[in-house]
Amino acid sequence: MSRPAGATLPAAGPDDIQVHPRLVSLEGGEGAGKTTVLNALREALREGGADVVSTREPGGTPLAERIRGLLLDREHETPTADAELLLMFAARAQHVHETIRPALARGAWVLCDRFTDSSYAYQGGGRGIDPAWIAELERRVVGLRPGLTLLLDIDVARGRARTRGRDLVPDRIESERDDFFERVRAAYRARAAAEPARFRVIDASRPADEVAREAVRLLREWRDGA
Ligand code: Z5A
Repeated sequence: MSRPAGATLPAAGPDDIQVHPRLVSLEGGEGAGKTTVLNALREALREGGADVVSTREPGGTPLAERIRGLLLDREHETPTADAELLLMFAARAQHVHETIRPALARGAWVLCDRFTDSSYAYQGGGRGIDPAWIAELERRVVGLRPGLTLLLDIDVARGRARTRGRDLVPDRIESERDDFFERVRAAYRARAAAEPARFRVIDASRPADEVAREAVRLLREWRDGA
């Protein structure tokens, strides 16, 4: 679509991003144990009587789940890094509009297995896309950031060894080489260091029940202070 010469989109500043205390995201590399921890967090919140929506990215609505299929299936040609980023954000735009905002508006907690930090880590750190462009998409397309993000941090080889036993056929992103996942991990850690008020970093190399216990403790601490 062409735009008249000289026409620009209105500037979007950091103030356009709403930080929501009941939006909690789980982040981490492959095999970090996000899914396992998310189940423990959901149970802990429900025990306290809360309405909880647990969801994931890419995905969380019928259309976004279709986009997930396009992103992870190996049957299509390999998307360019830009196409991959834009598909992630297309899924996220739909997910925020259809699932996350309505749940927050009715007072529910939303637990999200991956959110925008995954795009900074995988497409920014992993693929080398300029984080300023990702930030622009975050402001224009998402406009929402979790109050709390739990980063499950684990050595790349150890995390990958966990999923190797489970996935008979790795998906397109899982098939990347170790150096890609090292850059992803470095990008996550840099984001956590830059935003200590939002991130809690959990050593995910420990046994699953220990990791889940620590995650539940951190969430309760957050809820009781929120
Ligand atoms: N992606 C992206 O590039 N950009 C974006 O913006 C977004 C996503 C949103 C799909 O995500 C891919 O999309 C992902 C990033 C990319 N690609 N990769 N790689 P996903 O979340 O569906 O994929 P995943 O991170 O690969 O999921 P995962 O491998 O299932 O990881 P997990 O959910 O963190 O782990 P889990 O399923 O809870 O556990 C994995 C296995 O380890 C399982 O067999 C468990 O029983 C075991 N496990 C879990 N915890 C432990 C402990 N503590 N000890 C021992 N074993 C454990």
